[in-house]
Amino acid sequence: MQINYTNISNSFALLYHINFMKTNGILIDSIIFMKHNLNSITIWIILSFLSINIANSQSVRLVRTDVDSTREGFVTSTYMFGFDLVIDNLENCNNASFRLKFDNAKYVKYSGAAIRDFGSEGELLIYENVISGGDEVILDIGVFSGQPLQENEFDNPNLVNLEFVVLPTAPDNQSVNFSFENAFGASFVDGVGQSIPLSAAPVNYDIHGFVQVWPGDSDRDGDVDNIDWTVVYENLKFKERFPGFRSFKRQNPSTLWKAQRALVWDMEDATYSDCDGDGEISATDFFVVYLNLTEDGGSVKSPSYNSDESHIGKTHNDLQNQNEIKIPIYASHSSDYYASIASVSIDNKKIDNLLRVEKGELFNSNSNLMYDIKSQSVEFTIGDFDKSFSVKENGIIAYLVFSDNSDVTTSDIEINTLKGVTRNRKLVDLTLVNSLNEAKENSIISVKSNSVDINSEELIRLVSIFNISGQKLFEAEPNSKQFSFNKSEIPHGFLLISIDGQTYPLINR
Ligand SMILES: [Ca+2]
Ligand SMILES: [Ca+2]
Repeated sequence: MQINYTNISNSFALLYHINFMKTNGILIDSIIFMKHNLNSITIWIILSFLSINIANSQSVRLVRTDVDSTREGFVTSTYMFGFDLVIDNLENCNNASFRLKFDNAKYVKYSGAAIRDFGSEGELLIYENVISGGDEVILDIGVFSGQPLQENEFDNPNLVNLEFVVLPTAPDNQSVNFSFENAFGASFVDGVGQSIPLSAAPVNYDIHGFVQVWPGDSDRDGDVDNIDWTVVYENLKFKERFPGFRSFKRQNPSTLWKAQRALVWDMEDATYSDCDGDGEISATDFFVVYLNLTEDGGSVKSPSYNSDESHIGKTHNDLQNQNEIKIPIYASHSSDYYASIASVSIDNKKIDNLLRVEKGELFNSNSNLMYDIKSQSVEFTIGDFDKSFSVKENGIIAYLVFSDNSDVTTSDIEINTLKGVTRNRKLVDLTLVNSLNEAKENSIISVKSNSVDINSEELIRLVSIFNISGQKLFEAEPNSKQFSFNKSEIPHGFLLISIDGQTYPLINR
């Protein structure tokens, strides 16, 4: 081991106390006397001045550098974490030395260090000693300013930044503890160098590791029911509401009812509300609650809650206002279903006028609706926890309610996703018409200058026409393969025409 030393301007013989671990694993505890005015310094030994203590309030503390103070209590598997070691109440600090121990070393590894306030003139010495057979690591650390022991600018210096990594194998609910021994800081007080003991409280960090998420069981009680819906609601829009807090996508995420490996989020409870594993809490996660509803899912009282958050809501149809524009979302019926999810794109100039989503007549007053209005789309999930409930027909699944100053029309709206879940956990497509263009191509309806003609290969039994509020304007029972009616019988504008349960858009210009 090489010890170089210069520029110590005081004329004392110095006592150096070195605790370090050599690479051969032998702990050397040596005392070295040195004289001043040697040349070529690299001060990288731990100075321990024989002196009186000036006070006992000097201390060294850990300041996390990878996360803000709201998250300083834990570290996360697969991620690095770090902290600065900062001295308090010590002026003219010239150097400091201490032993830092940490446990759970099979999951937490020391990875590197950087000198802080002492900067390029300073020197940092660290010896890492992994206690063989144990689960503990000792870091013997010395930090030198590289300056003469006299008045200097280093009051309460930040000594060093240390970095660690938590291995992916770290289980959840473990912790890592950091503690100090033999911490001293050298200071220049009243014309004399002094070695001051530093107090340092041990610090404990919880380890966030991998846990098992059962998609839909947000409250982790083993069942999926309406309480889980409420818990998902509490964590809704996690990333938006808690910027800076980490959430993690699951690898190979699935909504199947089986345990899925997930890394615990910075806010642990939210981990379990991400039912589909995409790293955010959204309408889809509500739908997964319905998807994986357990048999007794309807046995618990319906949740009730209010939201003050704009753009997120659950409404009943008691907010109707005559001056609002209600655009129905029609759903087809191929199998009975009890919950549905939709994603609807809306022209970004019009979406500002979207006030809310309301349940359509296919659902009842106890059914749950959650909607989330985004910048260019709205997502919603509607379902019912009553196990006797199911939707058995075509009809209006929901209304998009716009303010009356909106000039929104159905052409501003496009349904991207509209699916339902059946009691045997099958996803069924409920989309009636994906877009107006597609509807035109597939349409069996032709709008002439004076009439609307319907030509079908099958017998047409019932034709109904609705306005966009779902109000029935016209009904006929042709009982033939062709049917025509005069356009004067229906109003101008965008309408919906239902032919034996299939609904199509109809524009009467
Ligand atoms: Ca549950
Ligand atoms: Ca999610």
